[in-house]
Amino acid sequence: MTHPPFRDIDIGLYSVSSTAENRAAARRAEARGFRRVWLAEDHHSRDIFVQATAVGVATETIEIGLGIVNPYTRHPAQIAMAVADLEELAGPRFALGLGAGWSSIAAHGLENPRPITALREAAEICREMLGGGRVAYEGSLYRLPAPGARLTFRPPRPGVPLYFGTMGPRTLRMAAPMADGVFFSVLASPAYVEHCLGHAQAGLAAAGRDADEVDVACYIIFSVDEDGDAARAAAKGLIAHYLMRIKNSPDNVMDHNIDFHASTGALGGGGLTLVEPGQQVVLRWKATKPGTYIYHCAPGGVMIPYHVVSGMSGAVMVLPKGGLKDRAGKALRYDRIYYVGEQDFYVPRDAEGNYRKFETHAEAMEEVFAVMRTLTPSHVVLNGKVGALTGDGAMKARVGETVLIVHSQANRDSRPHLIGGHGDYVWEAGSFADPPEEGLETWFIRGGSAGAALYTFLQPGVYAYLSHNLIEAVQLGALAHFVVDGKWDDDLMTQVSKPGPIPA
Ligand SMILES: [Cu+2]
Repeated sequence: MTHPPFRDIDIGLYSVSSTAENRAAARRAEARGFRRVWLAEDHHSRDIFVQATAVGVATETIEIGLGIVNPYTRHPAQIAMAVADLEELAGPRFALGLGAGWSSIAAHGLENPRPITALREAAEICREMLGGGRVAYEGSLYRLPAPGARLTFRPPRPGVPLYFGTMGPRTLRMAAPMADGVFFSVLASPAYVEHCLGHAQAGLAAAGRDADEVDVACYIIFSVDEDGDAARAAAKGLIAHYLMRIKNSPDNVMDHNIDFHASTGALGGGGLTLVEPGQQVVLRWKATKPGTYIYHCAPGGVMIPYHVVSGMSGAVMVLPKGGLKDRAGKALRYDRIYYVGEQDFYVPRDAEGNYRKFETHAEAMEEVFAVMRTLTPSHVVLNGKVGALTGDGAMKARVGETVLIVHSQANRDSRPHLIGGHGDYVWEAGSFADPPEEGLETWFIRGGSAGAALYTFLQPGVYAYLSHNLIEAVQLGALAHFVVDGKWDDDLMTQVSKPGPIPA
């Protein structure tokens, strides 16, 4: 893939700070020579256009990004008015970011949201109006009835840069061809950004546009202090705000929560995170134990196993401050990390032996409980479904690369094995405070834990990574593949003679 065109580092300011604080920060950013300052708006926090006005009149040259404005809570014509007004007041140095965030839509009680349509229609209306044109628009969400509307004053310039703040693949495919830039939400991982860029580039290619024409931006939390611990401490609140915001969609019917095995405190946070449909909660916990750990839903009683065997588990990795070490204290490094979440499912069958389908988890409960009580899963899968990590989903590596595999199982024991390779270093029970075992053929993941294994690939080929209960691997689905590129080493293995008839 081509390199994303990260051109500059801009400064992003949050509406958790007062408008006066953001104004002062923007002036400092201008004095230090930053290209652009981005302003944000969380619903029912500081207003983005008030912030932009304050920053606009307090600065002279720095560009000002509106990141983001939600067309669900402001009509696109109203947005165009405000942006043109800002440019008339403070100069042509604004960029308009549009995004239709779900939480803001929910907070305003807006039903049946259609964010993709909203973004497309809002972008079309804003573009036209900011270009000084008269817009008659018959969209499915917005209308500007004939003879249409135009701004009553002349916008200072056509072509205010238009950004889309979005995460969904379909939105990215739609938005990228219309965009000057796209930006991704805070705490987006490099792998996630790469995934999103693929969708954006597919949209651009379909529209005949070059990937380099679109600016790609991503919010990154940073914290500066001469004392590293102080810098980390200062960033914690904001990271927790995004990372540990646990939402239960209003469309759900059940309560959910999370028990973090890596945390310390009652129920691993399960009591403090219990949310009903339509609620959200923010939890902060201190990661004091380095290692790999399960987290899972645990709302109480029979709902605990039911939610866990419905897929509600994952893993947290807490790296030790000094990095991973072998028994002798030598640093261990890895080039790639892969997460393998193993999952047992208990799907009931009908009289003909076909798997039953249910509209909701509530409907399925009684029959699934009956299968659960047999303790015999119908499926044992890696990363959510049979085949998730084979074919197009296969894990990749090159000869010479070291891969860290984090394997979790919330409910049942498992015994990972890499056919044709080994566990060079294995933290079987997951604790990085313990020295790793070395050179294992198969290792053991206890139900309710996650473990980590480090392996350096020495030969190319397709490797099966599976649960070495081979019935579960081959017949129930617990199978993944590594596809490894590179040069074959005859010294390690060679076929001395080809298959042929047995001599008499
Ligand atoms: Cu749950």
